[in-house]
Amino acid sequence: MINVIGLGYIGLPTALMFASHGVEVVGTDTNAELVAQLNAGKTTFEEKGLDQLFADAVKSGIRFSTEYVSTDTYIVAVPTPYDKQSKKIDSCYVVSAVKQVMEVCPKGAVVVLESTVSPGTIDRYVRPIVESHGFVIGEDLHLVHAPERIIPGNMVYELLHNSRTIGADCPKIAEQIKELYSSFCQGEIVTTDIRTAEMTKVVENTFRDINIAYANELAKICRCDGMDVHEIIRIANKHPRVNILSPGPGVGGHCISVDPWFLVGEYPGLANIILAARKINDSMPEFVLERISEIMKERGITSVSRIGLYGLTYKEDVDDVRESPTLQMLECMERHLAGGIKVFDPWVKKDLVPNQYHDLDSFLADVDMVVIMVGHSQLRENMDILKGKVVLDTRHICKLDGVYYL
Ligand code: SAJ
Repeated sequence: MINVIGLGYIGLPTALMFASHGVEVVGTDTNAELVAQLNAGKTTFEEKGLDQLFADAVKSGIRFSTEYVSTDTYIVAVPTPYDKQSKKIDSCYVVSAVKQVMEVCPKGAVVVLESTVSPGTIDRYVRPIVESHGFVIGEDLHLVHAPERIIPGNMVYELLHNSRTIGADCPKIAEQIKELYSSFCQGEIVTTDIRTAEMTKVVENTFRDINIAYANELAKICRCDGMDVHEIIRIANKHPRVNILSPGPGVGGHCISVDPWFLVGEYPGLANIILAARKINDSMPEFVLERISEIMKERGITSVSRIGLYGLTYKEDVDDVRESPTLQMLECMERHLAGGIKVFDPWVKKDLVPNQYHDLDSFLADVDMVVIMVGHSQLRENMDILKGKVVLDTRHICKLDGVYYL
């Protein structure tokens, strides 16, 4: 039996996937409301294929609880934020989860950490906890790092098909956990040591952050010299070894906008491109604000309250708003005491920000200018609804006449 600790964006689909492939699973989360919702038969966020997976897992007997259970295998998938001052990982959730596992686990148990952590976290924070509970690592308790790699929006498919990394102290345990993940994972499963697994995961997300930063920097360069960045990228990408990503309003989510900071925090003075990329991506919401202000002047729009931001989530067709560029932009406006801008997102049902609409028609009726912050399918499939509006499209998805881009 496995006990999956943390039933958020990663833990829940992972627990469901194991259960629906015949593994006995108890999912544990300290959030009683979340556990109650799962026990009532409802998933806690929207994701393609998740409801079906949930139904399959329930049929296979998955259980949800606020209690940790005594078993031989734990999978920990709790958040790993970073401290905004020091830029270092805030390992409080990992530490707390491991401590609670230590209270209930028997000798011989394997604790697998799926959460993304900065290199050295397991040595620095996890091993001492295990040892302080009287376990000898490698003899009566085993640690594994198996970082998740799935992309929100396509999680179920990627859980099944992505390659995985299993980092362990000894090959025997690595093989044992590899076999466990093979119950559902059809991708290649690579085994290595724990530090390499930690570093690899952070390096992957940092690679993407740097590449997005390059596209964003090009957008700024092209804007200042009157060139069309999208056309330039389109043509450059015809080169067999060039694949420039898309500029946008910034980088959000709990992964790519966070993990590179782990390297900056761990290796100050060495992580230079990484730091520059972070700064470029973090500057994009402000760049969008500058574009809005230029366009307002050009089009004679005098009040911010006639502007509408389409999209609050960090990217298209997900309901996750963590670190979203729209939220970053609203924060920046607040610092400059400019309120009144209107916001709509079909994926966000709760009231999160001032002047948020839940009905697209009323939102459109109340604004003269729409800023496309997120390219949800709802809009991609109905671009004509923006006819007659001034449009700033930060995602380059709208082909209507007269649209402004970054
Ligand atoms: N973005 C751009 N331009 C692009 C691509 C993305 O501006 O060309 C923006 C998105 O709009 C979003 C942000 O970057 O705001 C990140 O989105 P994403 O789709 O690139 O990635 P995430 O954060 O949803 O998921 C990433 C993935 N990592 C990599 O692709 C290397 C995923 O595989 C990881 O599992 C996930 O982080 C994670 O949990 O670590």
